[in-house]
Amino acid sequence: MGIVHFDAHYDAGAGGTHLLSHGQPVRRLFNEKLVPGKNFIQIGLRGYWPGKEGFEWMQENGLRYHTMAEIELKGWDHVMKRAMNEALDGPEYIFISFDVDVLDPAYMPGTGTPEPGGLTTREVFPIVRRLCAEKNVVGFELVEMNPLVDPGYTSAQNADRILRECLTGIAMRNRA
Ligand SMILES: [Mn+2]
Repeated sequence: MGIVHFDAHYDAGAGGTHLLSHGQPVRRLFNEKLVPGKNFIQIGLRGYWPGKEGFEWMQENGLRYHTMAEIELKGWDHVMKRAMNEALDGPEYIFISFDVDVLDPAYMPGTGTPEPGGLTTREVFPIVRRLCAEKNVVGFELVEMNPLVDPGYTSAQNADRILRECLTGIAMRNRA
């Protein structure tokens, strides 16, 4: 199984006070050898985390990642094509982990660790729909949404739409 991980952050922290936290799932996945690096694709990294040590860890483990800097330099269409090819390269199934903070805070204020300079909804919706249309998606998690800091319901509406885009993709696949 491959994993496509949308997130502003790499979530592979080495640890700290807590064994289980929202900053460590990716590190634990690799420590437990549950997915090969080439089948782990991260999209939307930016800001302060990962730092140097984090990028080195990702390179050592062969993760495939697409930073916002790459998206700014090469354009979203180019990066989306690369990410799609990587997602289709090998695994029969994929799991999508969607941290809502991959979106720009303009579209997703309702989250605990917002990072400026993220993706737009018009970039995210088509890639989620295509991934769900073109691969056997066996799971989809949408995480880090916090309704307590979502005064205008922007985040709730966009989170709901992301899940519906995936369901639309699955329906398109079933009709093909
Ligand atoms: Mn995050």
